[in-house]
This record gives sequence, C-alpha cells and structure tokens, in this order.
Amino acid sequence: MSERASVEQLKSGVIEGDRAALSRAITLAESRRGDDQEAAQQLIAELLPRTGGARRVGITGVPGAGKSTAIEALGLWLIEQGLKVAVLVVDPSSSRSGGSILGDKTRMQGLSAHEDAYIRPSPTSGMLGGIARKTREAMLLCEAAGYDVVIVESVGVGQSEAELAELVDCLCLLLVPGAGDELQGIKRGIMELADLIVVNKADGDRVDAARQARGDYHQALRMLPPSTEGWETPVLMASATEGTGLPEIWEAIEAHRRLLEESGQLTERRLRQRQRWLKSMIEEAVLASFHDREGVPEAIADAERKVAEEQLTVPQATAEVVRAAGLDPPERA
Ligand SMILES: Nc1nc2c(ncn2[C@@H]2O[C@H](COP(=O)(O)OP(=O)(O)OP(=O)(O)O)[C@@H](O)[C@H]2O)c(=O)[nH]1
Ligand SMILES: [Mg+2]
Repeated sequence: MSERASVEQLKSGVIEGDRAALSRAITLAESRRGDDQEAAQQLIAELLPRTGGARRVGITGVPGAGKSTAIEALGLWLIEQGLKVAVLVVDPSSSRSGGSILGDKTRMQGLSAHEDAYIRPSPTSGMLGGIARKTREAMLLCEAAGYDVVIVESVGVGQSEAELAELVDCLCLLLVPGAGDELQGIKRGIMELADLIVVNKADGDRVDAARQARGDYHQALRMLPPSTEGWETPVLMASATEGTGLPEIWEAIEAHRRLLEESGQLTERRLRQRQRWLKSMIEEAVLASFHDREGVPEAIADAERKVAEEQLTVPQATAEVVRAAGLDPPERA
C-alpha cells in the first residue's frame, strides 16, 4: 500500500460511505510504517474539506458504568431518528490484555449489525496522549464517510478524560449510583470537564440511589467553573438496559451544541484542540529526532554517569547532552 491509485480508491470508497474502505483507511492511518503514514496523511489531507460535520460526543466513566450499553441504546435510537452513527472505542487496557474488544462488540450487538452504524476499536499508542492521535484521525475519516454522530467511548482512568475532552465537542460523564452521598472518587478536575453528567443504571432498586446521586452531583457542580462558557452542566438519570432517559441525553447534547454554535465556541474549541494537537506533535517529533541524533544516546549515558559520580550538576550535564547533539542549550535553564 503506497500507490497513488490505492489512495484514490480509498478516498472514493470513504466518500461513498463504504465501510470496508473506511476500515482500510483507518488501518492505514494506524500503521506505523513510513510509506503507510505518508499515504494516510495524503488521504486525510484530501478528505479534510469533508470533515468536521459530525456531532463529536465523548462518553467516559468508570469501568462497567454502562458506557457500551448506553451507546448501543442511544446509537440505535439515533439511527431511528435518521442519523448515521460511528463509535470509536478506546480502551487503554485492551492494548495490554488484547481482549475486551470482543466484549464491546457483543455489548453493542444491535449497533454493530446495523448498516447505519460503524464500530471500531481505537488503539492507544504514541508517546503523548494515547487517545488523541489515532482516534482523532479515525474520527476525521468517519466524518468524511458521512457519519452524523461520532461517539468516542473511553474508560475513565484519571488522565484519559482530559484527552477525550481534547477530541470531542461534548464530553459526557457516565456514573453509577450506589455509594450514597460519596462522589465515587470522581476528581473535581474531571467533573469540570464534563458537559453532561448521566447517572446510569437508574432502574430497579437503584432508582432512589440514582436520584440521590443526581442531587449530589448537581450540588457539587455548583462549586465548579462551567465546562463551557454560559453552560450549566445538566445531571440526568438514565437506564441503558431499559432505554430510559436516552432522548433527554440527546436533547442535552443538542442544546450544548446550539450554545457552542451560537456563541462561536464550536469553531473556537475545535481550533484550540487542533492547535494543542499541533503543539504536542511538534514536541513529540522534536524529542524523537533529538534522541535519534548521532552521539546523543552516548552523551546521555555519559551525563548519567557524571551526575551519579557528582562530577557535574544536573543542569551542567543537561547542557553537555544538548551540545553533544550539536544544539545550543536554551538560555533559560
Ligand atoms: N441494571 C443496569 N445494568 C446496566 C445498565 N447499563 C449497563 N448495565 C450493565 O453493566 C455491565 C457493564 O456494562 P458495559 O456497557 O459493558 O459498561 P462499560 O462502561 O462499557 O464497561 P467497560 O467498557 O468495561 O469500561 C453490563 O453487565 C451491563 O448489562 C443499566 O442501565 N442498568
Ligand atoms: Mg465498554
């Protein structure tokens, strides 16, 4: 895969909404081979004018909160409303265990079988921001393929929520009732990022606990700055298994969207995301090429030894490594 003809073929396949072509395009974008990357970037660049049209929704929450079940139900409901839905599932643990994708597919069985849906696991890789890079490219490709809604599922493990917020227009935090008035160890920083909070599993004998949790979160939010200027993060209750509360979730996502559009924050938010992405990629590239420079690994080993033997201070040793790479140490050390 490095022929111009193949890029053209993939491009028209993606534009036609051919799911096999979309899958091949995403695989190409995920490839670490240099010629694949070149082809993938060319493909994405050509498709860029067709991107940006989707509702980009992130769903995060603790393992087992019901994210996949909720996406299955919400996705099927959205398809009923005439929308095409793509789901990208990021699971930081799956790259290690290699197993849970099968579980996700079975949890989204109806959706994965539907012709108006596309479900794809998204690997977490790269030095910075595991989620960000490959998932972002997959999202752009889904948009070019005509999906109206791109939902990114990511298990919340402290850092991943912030990465997910860098990718989507609306971040939805899924919680489960249970621990009474205790806020499930959800950190303030994460609640601050949420554009929407959903207390899931509000069914059976959990309804009262769900109501209690909703009140607690609502209260806690009042002390936090808004996720989006002019927006009050709603706290909703839902049952993904019973399918209750889904239209309300979508209504909230749409209301948030209207605010973003009307206030100009949608363009602003997406531009800021792209610029931060650019910055982190530049830093990643510079760092990688620094380590690839001739003499640098040796200079680092040398510096480590000199620091260990207390021959040099850490700033002095740093300056030596930078000079060994043929660069000038920054003036502000
Ligand atoms: N009672 C009840 N159970 C639910 C609900 N939503 C999900 N579950 C159950 O909770 C379990 C976990 O659901 P998942 O949808 O796999 O949760 P998840 O958040 O995607 O989990 P991970 O992807 O592993 O982080 C499953 O057994 C679901 O059937 C709900 O609304 N009510
Ligand atoms: Mg899941």
